[in-house]
Amino acid sequence: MPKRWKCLLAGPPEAGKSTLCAALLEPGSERRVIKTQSPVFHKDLMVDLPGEYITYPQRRTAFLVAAEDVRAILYVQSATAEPAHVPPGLLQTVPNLLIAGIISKIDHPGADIPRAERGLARMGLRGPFFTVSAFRPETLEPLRRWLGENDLVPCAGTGKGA
Ligand SMILES: Nc1nc2c(ncn2[C@@H]2O[C@H](COP(=O)(O)OP(=O)(O)O)[C@@H](O)[C@H]2O)c(=O)[nH]1
Ligand SMILES: [Mg+2]
Repeated sequence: MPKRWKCLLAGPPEAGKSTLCAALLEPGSERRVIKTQSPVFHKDLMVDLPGEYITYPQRRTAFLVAAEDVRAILYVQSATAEPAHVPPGLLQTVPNLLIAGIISKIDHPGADIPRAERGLARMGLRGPFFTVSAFRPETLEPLRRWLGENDLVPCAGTGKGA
C-alpha cells in the first residue's frame, strides 16, 4: 500500500515545526504561523502535528496513527529548549519509516546544539540530523537535499515540480 503522505512533522510544542513547514513549502513567504490545534495537511507532502501529540502521553496513540500513513518523520527539537522527554523507541514503533532529527532555531543567541543532539540521541535517533533556522534559508539546503534524494518533498530547491 503506498503511503498517503510523505513527511510527518513531529516534536514538542514551540519547536518550530509549523514555521519550518512554511519555510520549506513556501520559501520567501513571510506568513506567520498560528498554534497548531489539530493535524494540518499540506497537499500530499507534509502533515504538521500539534506538539502535544508527542508530549502528552495520552495523545501518543494519535501520533502513531498519523505515523502509519507517512514515509518519513521529521522530528524537530529546538536548540533553545530543554529536550522533551520522549520514550526511546516511540518514533521507531512504526516499521520502515525514515526518521530525521531536526535541530531548529540555531540562529537564536541561546541556541545549544549539543544539548539538542543529546536529546535526540536519548530518543534512540541516530541521524541524519540537520541543524536549521527557518529564518535563514541557506541553512535549510542540506535538509532540502535529503528530502529530494528520498523523494520526500518536491518543492523549491530540489529541482522537481510540486
Ligand atoms: N529564532 C527562531 N525562532 C523560531 C524559528 N522557528 C520558529 N521560531 C519561533 O518559535 C515559535 C514557535 O514556532 P512554531 O512554528 O509555531 O512551533 P510549533 O509549535 O513547533 O509548530 C514562534 O514564535 C516562531 O516564530 C527559528 O528558526 N528561529
Ligand atoms: Mg505548530
